[in-house]
Amino acid sequence: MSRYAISDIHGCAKTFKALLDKIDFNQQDELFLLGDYIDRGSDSRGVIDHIWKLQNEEFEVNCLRGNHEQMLLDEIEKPSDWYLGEPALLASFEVNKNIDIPKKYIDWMKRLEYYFELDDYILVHAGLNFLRKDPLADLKEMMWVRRWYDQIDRQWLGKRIIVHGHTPTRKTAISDSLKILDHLPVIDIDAGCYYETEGFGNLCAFNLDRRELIFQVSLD
Ligand SMILES: [Mn+2]
Repeated sequence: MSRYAISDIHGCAKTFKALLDKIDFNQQDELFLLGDYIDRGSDSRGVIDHIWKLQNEEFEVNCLRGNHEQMLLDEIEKPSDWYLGEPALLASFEVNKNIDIPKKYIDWMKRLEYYFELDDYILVHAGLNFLRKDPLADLKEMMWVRRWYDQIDRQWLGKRIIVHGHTPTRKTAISDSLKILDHLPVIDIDAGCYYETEGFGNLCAFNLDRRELIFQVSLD
């Protein structure tokens, strides 16, 4: 039995399935997804459908909200003429406007959590705002913050490690973070699945129990 975290699948459904095969994900394991299921890649709908399929088959899959889900929710709340949604996202749902995406997907996004607090980890899409007295109070920055490592309050964090995504990071840099977790207790596991630039183009699973990284080269 292992706990895993994966972030920023961004419509890369084939790669997501291949990574789950690679880690031999089974019903005794627990999976935490750190948001940004949609946009960029070609199969946003396929990613969400696969999450639902796993959950229906009694796999333990817990999902966080990313800024891309939040942006879609915000746009649907206040539709504008100039932004109809990302073409790849709309194509995966076979619609022309984001307001036509089936309600069950939107309702699911509305129910997504902002963070998970475990005994040994805090899981979040982008990071925490340590400029606030209570870093868990700033839900917006949890989805958007960048360059926040300097502000980490070690006393508040205790022995926990923060796992997040949001900022695409080279495979080598993610592996380097793993080596120094005892000194800098934070790791960005967004390996830039949809990025074609050298060093990116991977989806990463972090085994929270064994502190191991498993990479799957993008198939999307
Ligand atoms: Mn993001």
